[in-house]
Amino acid sequence: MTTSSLLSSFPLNLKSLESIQENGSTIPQYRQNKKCGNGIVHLGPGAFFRGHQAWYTHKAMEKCGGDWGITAVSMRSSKVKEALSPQDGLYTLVELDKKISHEVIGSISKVLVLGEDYNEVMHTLCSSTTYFVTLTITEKGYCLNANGDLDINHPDIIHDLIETSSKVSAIGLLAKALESRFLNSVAPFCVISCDNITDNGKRLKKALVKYTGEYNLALSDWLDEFLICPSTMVDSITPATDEQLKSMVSNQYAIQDNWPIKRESFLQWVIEDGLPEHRPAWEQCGAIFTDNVRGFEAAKLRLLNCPHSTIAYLGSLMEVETVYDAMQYEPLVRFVKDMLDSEVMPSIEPPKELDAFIYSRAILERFNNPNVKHLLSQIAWDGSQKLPIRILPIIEENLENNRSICMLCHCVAAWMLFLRKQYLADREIVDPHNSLLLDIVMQCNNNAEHDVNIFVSMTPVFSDVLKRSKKFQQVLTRVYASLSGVLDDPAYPWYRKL
Ligand code: CS2
Repeated sequence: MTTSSLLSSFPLNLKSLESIQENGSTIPQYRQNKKCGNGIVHLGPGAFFRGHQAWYTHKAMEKCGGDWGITAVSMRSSKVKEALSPQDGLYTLVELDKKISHEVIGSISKVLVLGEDYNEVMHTLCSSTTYFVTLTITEKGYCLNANGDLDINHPDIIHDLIETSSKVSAIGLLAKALESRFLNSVAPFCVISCDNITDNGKRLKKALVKYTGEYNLALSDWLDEFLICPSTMVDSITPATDEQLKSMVSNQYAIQDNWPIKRESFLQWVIEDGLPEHRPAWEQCGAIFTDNVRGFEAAKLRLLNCPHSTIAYLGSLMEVETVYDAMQYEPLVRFVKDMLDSEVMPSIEPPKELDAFIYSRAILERFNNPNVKHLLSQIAWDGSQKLPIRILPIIEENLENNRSICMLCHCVAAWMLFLRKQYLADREIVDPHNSLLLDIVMQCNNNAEHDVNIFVSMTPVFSDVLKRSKKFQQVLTRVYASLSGVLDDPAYPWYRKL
């Protein structure tokens, strides 16, 4: 570790890389003195992508070279471009473990914003030297309905189907670029979804086939036959960048970085077999190729993301700030362990290489990392998109198999009460369905049956099966009533009523 009191600090860019290395930081050698070409476009260059896939590609280029530089495209915000363009795409990645380490990542070599740089984005996507498009656009970016199919009535999809000169959705943008490749006899790029969605690759391909089927059947058939969209499981806890991280990078490593990234040292990328041969050497850097992504994906969504959301909503009601802080609260940890063991574990068929119990406990250990200050609010947002993927399918399966759902319903009820609490405290509800949710919470009157009924019948979150299930609504109502005291008193011991 370096200390800037002894070192002069440098603004991060290609010219200063050598000095930064002399100060003791690890730098991307492949960005020194030679230009590596770009072979990947990434949509949605948020913190997770920069901590995860950009790191794998960085390692792959360090190890085996290749023209695998990344053109990163923000779908809306210009913040990443403003931060990284003056730095030639470079940024510092800090790994938070017992030992804290850092390195400068170089795999992003250009940052664009869809609205501002539309023609350049399209040109890059259509280029025959773009072989991969990777995506971290979050659950809502796929414009899917509650059944996981493309929502043809989504405003962005309607816009993209009508408007020919600009696109706002990832689906519309990819379809337009693929159409141009089709017309010019250029093979389709391979599209890799890296979002926490069950069967992410399959759903993405289905969405693209359906979208193009609305106006060009030949293109839709071509995509159906030739487009490769592997499903993936991605994992690494990546809290948002805060001022503390920026000052650490500046004071301890003597790097002036507009937007450093932090994550835990654990990371995993499981990719479905069948990728084109010409690709970055991801597997030599730890990525796992398998024919059973689904097993890994379900285990991760159910054993990591499900307890994450449960902790986020229950913890927020108790006015706890981070996952680590919540993990210091024994009754909550005990509750989460019981929920995992009795209601989640029976729903999992893990791949043969995974012992679900050991995996689950290792995940809880990761939550207990004092260096990772992961805000519960970061996990709590966008609940309408997350619950139908990480919680509700388990409830449906448990109902079908006569298993208990009471503890899982705590997560759902806590989400509802969390939204009410946001409203009562005059705080923003961050969710793509915020106006609908606001409408719902305004109608709540603290009568459990009434409130649960409005939530379940009005939100697009709940499937028809759950809307029809009396047992689900009964259990949820009971749990909601037992939890609602938390609204008035964050120290209210809801768990005593279990
Ligand atoms: C979290 C995930 O924000 C959330 O909803 O559950 O981002 C989680 O940290 C990652 O999936 C971990 O891989």
